[in-house]
Amino acid sequence: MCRCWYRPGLTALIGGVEWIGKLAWLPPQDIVDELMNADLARTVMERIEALGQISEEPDRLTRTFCSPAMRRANDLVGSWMRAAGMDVREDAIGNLIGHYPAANPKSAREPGAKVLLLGSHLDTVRNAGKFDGALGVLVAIACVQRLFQNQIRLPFAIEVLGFADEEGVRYHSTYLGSKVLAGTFDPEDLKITDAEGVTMAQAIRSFGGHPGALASAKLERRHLLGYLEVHIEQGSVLEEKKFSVGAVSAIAGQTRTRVRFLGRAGHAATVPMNRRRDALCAAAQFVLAVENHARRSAGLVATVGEIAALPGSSNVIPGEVNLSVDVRHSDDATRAAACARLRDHAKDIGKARSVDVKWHVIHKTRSVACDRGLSEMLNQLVKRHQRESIFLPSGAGHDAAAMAALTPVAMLFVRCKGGISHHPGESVRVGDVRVAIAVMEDFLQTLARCDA
Ligand code: HGY
Ligand code: MN
Ligand code: MN
Repeated sequence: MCRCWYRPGLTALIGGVEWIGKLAWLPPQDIVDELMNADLARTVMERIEALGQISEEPDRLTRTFCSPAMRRANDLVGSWMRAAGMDVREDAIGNLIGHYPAANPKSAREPGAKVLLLGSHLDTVRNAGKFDGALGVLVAIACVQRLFQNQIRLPFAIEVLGFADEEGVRYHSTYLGSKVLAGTFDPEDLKITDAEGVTMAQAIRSFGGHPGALASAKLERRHLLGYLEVHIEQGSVLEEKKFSVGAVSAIAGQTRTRVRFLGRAGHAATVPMNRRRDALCAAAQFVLAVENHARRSAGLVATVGEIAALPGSSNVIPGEVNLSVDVRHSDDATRAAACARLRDHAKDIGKARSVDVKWHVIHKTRSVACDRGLSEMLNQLVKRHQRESIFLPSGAGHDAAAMAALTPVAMLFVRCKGGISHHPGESVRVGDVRVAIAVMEDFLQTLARCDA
């Protein structure tokens, strides 16, 4: 296939002509809004680039819970929140929170005070893309920035949340930040140690947080109007439909498990093949069984993302293997049955190979439906900006899944190139960011009219 060198430029030019053509049909105020959105969208893209440089690894983007990189990220994003007229704080676990006051600012504890929550997460996976999480925080800040620039205050306050840990890279338990705000954080998790043996409590303390005050960081339900999260789709439905954005119907549940295969280490040269208890061969057979089971089960995805063989020398038979299993399905019962089946698989393989198997579920979240009212409203607003709209389910997890325990949630997906995510190839068009900003701004104004 010819690699037309001029294709990217041509695509941008066509996008620009389409946009100018659209402007021609808009009433004057909307033209101003479109031009302003274009400007805000460019600011968001510039900030994505700047934030994408903040990493704990020199040659790839990795930003994990309570790391020095997260400290630099919170400081940078906090400065953008302040420039958008927000008061900025960090809560006990290190969530970054920007507060934009209501028109008649009641004290946050007063019964009438209402708050709308926006945001997403600021941590990343290893070797991440720049948009996963960051886009949702920066689009929210851009919308507040516009209110601030126009000196507009709404009948409710807005809090933009930059969650401290959604991916669960450092401690394998995810949604740590949103669970604290939702009041569902399990204090037992504070004892989990990372690869260096640092407990979660120590990590929070060294970050400047307060592990003993997590329970009091929970938000008051009665004040909340809801939570809206903008996020890249991490799939390619919007791209196939040629849509910029789409409202999310539900978020699939997930189970994360750590499995330990315990055999016996030995000399690679002197232990006969029929006398081995090779932990890595048992694990390898299990990894293929996981893939096989998921391939044969509709709607199920299962992944072994991490594996470590010990002691890790080429002339030693591996005596121990630790690996992760990530299982997703939109139906909770199907996911639970799949996990039980895989556990039995692991035990059967271990028995046949005289390898002991330890199965430890680290994290489980149920499938969550987005709030119908908020999502329907979002869907109608999407139609204003792209004529057609679709609801789409999320296979990936999001902080909205944890926040749903606290308040009604809605999500807006943004098209991403090839559905690529959890990879440096993640990419989003500025035009789609412009649409996401316009939809979120309409959402704020519509809610303000309902709430006035
Ligand atoms: O794993 C997920 O689904 C999300 O990216 N944390
Ligand atoms: Mn992610
Ligand atoms: Mn994410």
